[in-house]
Amino acid sequence: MALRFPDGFLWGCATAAYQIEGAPEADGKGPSIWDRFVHTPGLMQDGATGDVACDHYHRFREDVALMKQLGMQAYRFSLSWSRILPEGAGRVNPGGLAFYSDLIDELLAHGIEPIITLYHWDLPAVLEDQGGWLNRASSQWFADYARIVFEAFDGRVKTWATINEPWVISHEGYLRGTLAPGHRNLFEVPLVSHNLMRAHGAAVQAYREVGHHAIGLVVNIEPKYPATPSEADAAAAHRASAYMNAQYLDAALLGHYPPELREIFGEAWPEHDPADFDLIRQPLDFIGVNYYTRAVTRRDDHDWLLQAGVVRQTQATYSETHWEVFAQGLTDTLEWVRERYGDIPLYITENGAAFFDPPKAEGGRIRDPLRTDYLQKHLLAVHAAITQGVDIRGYMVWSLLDNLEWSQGYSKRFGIVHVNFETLERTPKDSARYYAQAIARHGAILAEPL
Ligand code: GBH
Repeated sequence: MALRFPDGFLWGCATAAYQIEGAPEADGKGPSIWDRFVHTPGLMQDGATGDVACDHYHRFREDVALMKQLGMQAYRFSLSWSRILPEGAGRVNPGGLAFYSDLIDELLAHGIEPIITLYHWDLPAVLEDQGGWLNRASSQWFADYARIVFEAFDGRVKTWATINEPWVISHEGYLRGTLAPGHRNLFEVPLVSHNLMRAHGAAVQAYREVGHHAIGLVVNIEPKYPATPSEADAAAAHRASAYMNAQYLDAALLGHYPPELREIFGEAWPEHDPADFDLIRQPLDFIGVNYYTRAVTRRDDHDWLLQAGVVRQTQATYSETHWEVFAQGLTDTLEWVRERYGDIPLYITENGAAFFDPPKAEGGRIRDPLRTDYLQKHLLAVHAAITQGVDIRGYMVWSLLDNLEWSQGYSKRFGIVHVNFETLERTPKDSARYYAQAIARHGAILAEPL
């Protein structure tokens, strides 16, 4: 089998600021909602915090060297808003800008393309005190912040994403309460979603005024398959997909929410000002797709919003986060996006899995065959979608490093590079070596058995 990935296909890796940086007070940084969340007793597994995390803030040169060694062509990372604007708005902190400027220079000096996410969940705490994403002014706060970083970095950064996974922000942050700010209120969910999308639109507008390259939105997609051919199960899968998968892309690209949402939210569904969609619906240069797993869904008489209708697959492999390993779902996802939204360039902005890693063996090897297998299967699934004609520009593995898996702390390791959280030593796992070979051979190794 001849495996061809398109010329210029970008092979890279991804991280997010709060999950790796540490240094929460360095060089004038202000607090974010995550600094608060982790220091609220009872919210974090094992009392974990991101106070040190991977200490990437002080070790970024080592981490860039590691990326270079693995042959990475692109690195997707996020900016900490409260490093740059400690009060969320107004005064710019030169120390915060300097850190990211140095990181960008270091990447470029090593021939690695920076891809920046503006918001990966760490809202400045001061803005939360003003209502956070529930405040309609949040779109203006976000656009002002975005403009500052566009002006600072657009000369060196060619690919920008506004918001990472609006679904996760609203569902986990405002319905389940497992992520900051930890609210549990159905009525807040659609309001937050809407303001996130208004903020996304406002940032894209700002980009068209000051930026010269590409900007897009990053969403998590999890295809929903009915458990049986029954009409009830098909309807359940359909509703679940409208809620998780179509909600944000429909708003951003089609200018309205899926009609199913009104029924899903019932009396919690707000009236939206139609003019808002002129702001939300901005031409985008690409969509970033984060894919981890699928869901098999059955009829859901109650609590389906909280995933009550998901059926466990007894024959399947599950990762440490209890997500089914299902590579075909990535092909299906990429084809679904093209079918529903037309031909728009796509990146896989995250894909990966947490598995338990054995201790370091003789010679410093860390054998993680399940992660390697996951990578191979999912890269082949990307290739299959490319063969079907989907315009896919790159793939970013989640994640470069083991890191703070949000409220699950350091208990779930997604890295292709192992991090010893006592010594902070980095050790590439076998999966990193495999990925490095995949990059070096532009995918050809994927056709060979592991
Ligand atoms: C991403 O979100 C984040 O962007 C990243 O920061 C994080 O570290 C990484 O994934 C790993 O978690 O059937 O209820 O278990 C993940 C988005 C949404 C993917 C929920 C898995 C499973 C839902 N996730 N989904 S459930």
